[in-house]
Amino acid sequence: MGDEQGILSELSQAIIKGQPEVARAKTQESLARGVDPFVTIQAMQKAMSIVGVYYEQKLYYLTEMYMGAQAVQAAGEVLRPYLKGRAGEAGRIILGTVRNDIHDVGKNLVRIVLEANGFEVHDLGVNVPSQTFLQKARELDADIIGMSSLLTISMSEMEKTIKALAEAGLAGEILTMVGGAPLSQAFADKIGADAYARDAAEAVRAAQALVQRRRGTGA
Ligand code: B12
Repeated sequence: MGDEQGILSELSQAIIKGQPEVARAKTQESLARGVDPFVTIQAMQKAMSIVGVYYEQKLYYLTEMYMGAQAVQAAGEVLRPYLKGRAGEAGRIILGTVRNDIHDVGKNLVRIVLEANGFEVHDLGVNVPSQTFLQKARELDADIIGMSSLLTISMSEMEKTIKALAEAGLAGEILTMVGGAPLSQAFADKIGADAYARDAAEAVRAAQALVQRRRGTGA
C-alpha cells in the first residue's frame, strides 16, 4: 500500500543520508502504521547496499558510510523488541565478526532475524579471535558458531576457528555457519564451514537445518 511504501522510502532516505535520529523516528512510525518489521528490515538492507554502491563509486567517503551504518543500527534497535521471542527455543548460536574486522551491520541484522525466529543468540561483537569463539561455544554448549567477515583480509580468520574446533575434537559437534559480502558457497566449502548464507533470511533456514542435523545425529 502507498502509505507503507511512503514510510519505507523515508526510512531508506534517512539511511542513505546517514541520519540515525530520523531513521529511528521513521522506524517507530512504520511500527505505528502496522508495517511488518521483516519488510522494514528488507528495506533497511537495500538502503545500506545503496550506501555501499555510492562508496564504491566514490560518491561517498568513509564518514558517510559510517553514518549510514549508524542509521541502520538505530533502526534495528527499534525493531528488535518487536521481533524477539516470537517462537520458542530453536537453538543456541554464538555470533561474532572475526578478528581484524569491525563491520557489524550485517551481523546485527542476522542476530535480530535469528532471535525473531526463536534462536538464542550470544553476540560476541566485533574483532573476535578464533579462540574466543571456541571458548564461548564450549562454555554455553552452543549448537552453532556464526561468523561474519566483510574484508577479504579477515576471511581467513574463519578457517582458524574451524581448524581449532577440529583440533579440539568438536567438528560435527559444534557446527559452523559463515556469511558476509565477500564470501561465497565455494569459499565456505573450501574452509570446511558447515553452512553459508547470503543474507539474514537464508541464515535462519541454514541455522534451522544445522540444528536439525546436530540434534538428529544425537549430539
Ligand atoms: C558500512 C561499511 C563500513 C562501516 C562499518 C560500520 C559498522 N558498524 O559495521 C565503516 C565506515 C566503519 C567501515 C570501515 C571499513 N571498511 Co567498510 N564497508 C561498509 C559497507 C559500505 C557496507 C557494509 C554493510 O553494512 N552492508 C550492509 C549489510 C546488511 O550487508 P552485509 O554486511 O553483507 O550482511 C549481510 C550478508 O552478508 C549476511 N551476513 C553478514 N554477516 C553474516 C554472518 C553470518 C553467520 C551469516 C550466516 C550471514 C551473514 O547477512 C547480512 C544481512 O543480509 C561495505 C560495502 C559493501 N558493499 O558491502 C564496505 C566494505 C566492506 N568496507 C571496506 C573497507 C576496505 C573498509 C576499511 C578497511 C576502510 C578503511 N580504509 O579504513 C574499514 C575496515 C576497518 C576494519 N578493520 O574492519 C571494503 C572491503 C573490501 C575488501 N574486499 O576487503 C568494502 C567492500 C567497501 C569497498 N568496496 O571498498 N566500513
